[in-house]
Amino acid sequence: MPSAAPANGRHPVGQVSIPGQTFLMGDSTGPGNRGDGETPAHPVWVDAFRLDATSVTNAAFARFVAATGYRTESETFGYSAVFHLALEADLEDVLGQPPRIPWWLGVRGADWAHPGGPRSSLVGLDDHPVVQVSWNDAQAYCAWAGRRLPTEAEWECAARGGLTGRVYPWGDEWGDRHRCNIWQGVFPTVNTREDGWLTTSPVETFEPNAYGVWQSVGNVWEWCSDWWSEGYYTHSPGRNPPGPAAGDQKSMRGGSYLCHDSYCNRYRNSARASNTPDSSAANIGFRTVALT
Ligand SMILES: [Ca+2]
Ligand SMILES: [Ca+2]
Repeated sequence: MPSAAPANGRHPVGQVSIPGQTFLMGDSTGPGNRGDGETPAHPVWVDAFRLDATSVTNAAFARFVAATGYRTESETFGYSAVFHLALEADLEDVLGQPPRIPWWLGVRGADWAHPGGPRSSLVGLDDHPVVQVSWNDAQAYCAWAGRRLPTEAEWECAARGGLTGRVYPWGDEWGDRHRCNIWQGVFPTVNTREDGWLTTSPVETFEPNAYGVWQSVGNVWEWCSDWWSEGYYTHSPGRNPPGPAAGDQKSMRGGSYLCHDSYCNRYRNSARASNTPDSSAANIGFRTVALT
């Protein structure tokens, strides 16, 4: 596995080098979700870049907040989204449930330091990915740390680990073991935790891919720099595609600990999703790229 030395004093996250290359971006084998814009698969060149081997951890984000006094958007809004089985809050702090996705609760006092609600804490979670951070929060971290978010093309190139046309970072098969942090059981009520984790796992859990990238799929969604467009692949540039020039949602990649085939099979290299740049949730984090 490539060594993963910390980037700098402000950003204590291990780094991996992704070589410049042309890779096949998008879903070339069929499991893609209609409406997510995973097709057509198409060749894309990306310049070489240095990427976080893992998601940004709670410990790293805490250093940023301690140094700057930054207030995340969920702290400003006063609430964020918590998965119902991970709730650590008094019922009076549960503000509501979206009717179409009732397993998400709007919880007063849920924020990056209280990811399950005001009765939760980060004790024991230093090496877990920071969550409850919006795209704008991730941008603020990057500006302070001298980093940037990856483009979708960079993210997918890194996740593929040099393999062409594979579904997962390790290939197409699972073998006889768990390889990423998703859901086992009956979504959204029974999680048997066969992979060991109901919510987040430490950022270096399971095995990294051939580039040394840990948990691109599963664990937490990861913000990308691109504006979201379902139709982007039909006309995107062939070299270093930056995403559409404008939009109202930002792209996210990799799926999360809530993914399950019955509900969300987005724990795949080519899977795509989006959210508004001020949204936060208990299963969304980020990783960053070195400025060149
Ligand atoms: Ca799990
Ligand atoms: Ca991930």
